[in-house]
Amino acid sequence: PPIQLLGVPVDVGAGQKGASMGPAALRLVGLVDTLEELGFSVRDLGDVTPKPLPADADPKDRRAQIAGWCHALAERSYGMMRDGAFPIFLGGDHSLSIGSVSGVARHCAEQGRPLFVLWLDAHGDFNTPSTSPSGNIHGMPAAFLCGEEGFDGIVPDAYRTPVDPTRVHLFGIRSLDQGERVLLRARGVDVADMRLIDEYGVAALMRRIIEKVQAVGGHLHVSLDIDFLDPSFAPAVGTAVPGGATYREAHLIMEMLHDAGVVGSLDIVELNPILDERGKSAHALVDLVASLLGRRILDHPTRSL
Ligand code: DIR
Ligand code: MN
Ligand code: MN
Ligand code: MN
Repeated sequence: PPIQLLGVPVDVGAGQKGASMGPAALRLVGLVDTLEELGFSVRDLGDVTPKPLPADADPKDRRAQIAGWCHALAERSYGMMRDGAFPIFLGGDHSLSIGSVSGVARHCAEQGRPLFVLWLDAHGDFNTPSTSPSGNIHGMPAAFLCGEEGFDGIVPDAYRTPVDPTRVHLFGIRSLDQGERVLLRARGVDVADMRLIDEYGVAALMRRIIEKVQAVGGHLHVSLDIDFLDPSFAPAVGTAVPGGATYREAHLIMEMLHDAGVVGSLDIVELNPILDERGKSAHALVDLVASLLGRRILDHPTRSL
C-alpha cells in the first residue's frame, strides 16, 4: 500500500519538552527518501493541527491540550486507514497513540478485523489518571486503549473503541509502577519484559505474537517508543532506562514483522532531538522503519536452518 506520514509535534504528555521536534528530525535524516528507495509511494501529510481548546479551558491544562491533539489525530488516522494507506505517525510523545490507535481501531471495527497492538517500550504506559505517580499522560496510553476509566472526552465517543487487552502485547518492558503491575495482571495484557526476552530471545516471543495475529487475519498496529531501544545507540529520550533491546534484537523484530506481513500501521514516538548525539537516534529509528518495511541484508528471504 502507499505510505502516508503524519507528524504529531506534541510534547505536553511528557515530563520533559522536546519531543515536539521529533517529526522534523525524522524527516531531516531522510525518512521519506529511505521509504521511496524501498519502492513505496510516500505522501507526507505534514503535521496534524490540534483542535482548539474550548473557550473556558485553562490554556495550560495538559489534559485538554492532549484531547485537542488526539481528537484531531483520531480523525486523521481513521481517514488514512480508509484511504487504504499504511499510516506512520511521527511523534511526539506517546500520548499521541491515544489518537492514532483510536482511528485505526474504529476502522478495524467497521471492517470486522481483529486489532492487535505491539507496544515496544521500556515502560508499560498502563497508568490511569488515578494510578499515575507523575501525572504525565504519556505514561497512560496503553491503559486508555484497553478501555480503562478516567479518560472521558479525550477522544470523541465515535472513536472510543477499546482494544481487547489480551490482544495488546507489551514488549521490552523494564520499568513499571506498582499500579501498572496490578492492572496489567488483572486485565490479562501480554507482557514480555526484558527478563523474558533475555531468557527466550526475541525471535521465539515474536513468533508467538505473529502466529496469534495471523490465525485470525488480524491487523497489527506497532507503537514504537524509542526508549524500547538500549540508550547506548538511541540516547535521545527523556526517560532512558538501561538494559533495552540491542540494535540487532530490534532489527530482527522488524524483519520478522515484515516477513509475516501483519503490520498495518505504525507510531514512532518519544524521539527528543535535543537529547540526541548528532542525529544518531533519529537515524537508528529510520533504519528500523526500513527493516519493518522490507530492507533486508540479502536480496531474497533468509533461509531457514
Ligand atoms: C512512568 C514513566 N511510568 C509514568 N512512563 C514513561 O510517568 O507513568 N513512559 N516514561 O514512556
Ligand atoms: Mn482498510
Ligand atoms: Mn517509554
Ligand atoms: Mn511509551
